[in-house]
Amino acid sequence: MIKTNHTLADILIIDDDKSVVMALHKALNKIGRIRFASDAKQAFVMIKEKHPDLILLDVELPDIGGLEVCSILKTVQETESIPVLFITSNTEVGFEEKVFDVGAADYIVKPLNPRVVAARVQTHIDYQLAIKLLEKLAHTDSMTGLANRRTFDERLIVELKRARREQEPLTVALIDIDEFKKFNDHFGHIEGDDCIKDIALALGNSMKRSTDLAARYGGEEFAFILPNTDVEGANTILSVLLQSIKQLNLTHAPEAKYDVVTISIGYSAVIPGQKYANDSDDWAVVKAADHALYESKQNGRNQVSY
Ligand code: GH3
Ligand code: MG
Ligand code: MG
Ligand code: MG
Ligand code: MG
Repeated sequence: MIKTNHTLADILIIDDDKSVVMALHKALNKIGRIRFASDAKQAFVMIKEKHPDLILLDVELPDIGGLEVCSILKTVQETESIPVLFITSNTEVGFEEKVFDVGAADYIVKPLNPRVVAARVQTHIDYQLAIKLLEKLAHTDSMTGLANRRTFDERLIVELKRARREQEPLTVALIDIDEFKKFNDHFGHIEGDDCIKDIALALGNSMKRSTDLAARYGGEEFAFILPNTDVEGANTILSVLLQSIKQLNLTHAPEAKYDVVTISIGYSAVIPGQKYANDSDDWAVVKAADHALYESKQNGRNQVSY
């Protein structure tokens, strides 16, 4: 079994019946942190504030029905994976199917048996937390904690689409540590790994917007996606970054050109109405950034090229 961390799960109970809410709270307060909503409107606000790990949903609510609430949650990408467990006293034939048709994970029949409720909720929470952990691991570079290549590839497609739709610029930058082979040869691979980690940390910290992405592209190479960032904006950010890596003062191998470890950067941008704005090749902007990186290397390293 996958070991998930032991922070309590966040459970949202949506029910207008106070006695049901009290019973559920009693059954579940050891399993998770519990929030309540007494109607759908309030529930949607609370879900938006923070996505719960699991939702317990009453079939009959004062505003809109529970089945409709579930359908809505399942059609929105951000909430579709939250397991929804119905609470119902409806035992009529065909109702069970209706519940699963709208995407419910399970349903619990009233009167509530606290131990059965707790066991069912625990099972779904275990699945949910394991899936979340796997997703995180699948998208993270384990050595540096940055996004990995898979995340970069996925995000690039999404952000390119968005940039073209919203007519916004988008910058892609590739970053490569200078003469890193010499570093490894002189200090050894363990020190090399530490150097990559130090640089990765600085690169991650240089991201200013929540939509910016810093990824480990492979080996000692990194890649940025900077949405809504044009050529001039990118040049400012990347020039500052170049200096800040130098100022980490990581001693380089004596054979290297500079005393301290430096990076080379190449970048390119999608420009509305111009460059790559209608390009069917999503990798064109990456290829151009790679070409610019090659220029930085050719022209002496420790520089930014466009
Ligand atoms: P330049 O990029 O300036 O042209 O020179 P370089 O020496 O950095 O050239 P290159 O990109 O060809 O070599 C990269 C080296 O980085 C080779 C490889 O051994 C080392 N490297 C790649 N990944 C890792 C890693 O995870 N850990 C360590 N320690 N070294 C790595
Ligand atoms: Mg009700
Ligand atoms: Mg390289
Ligand atoms: Mg190289
Ligand atoms: Mg290199």
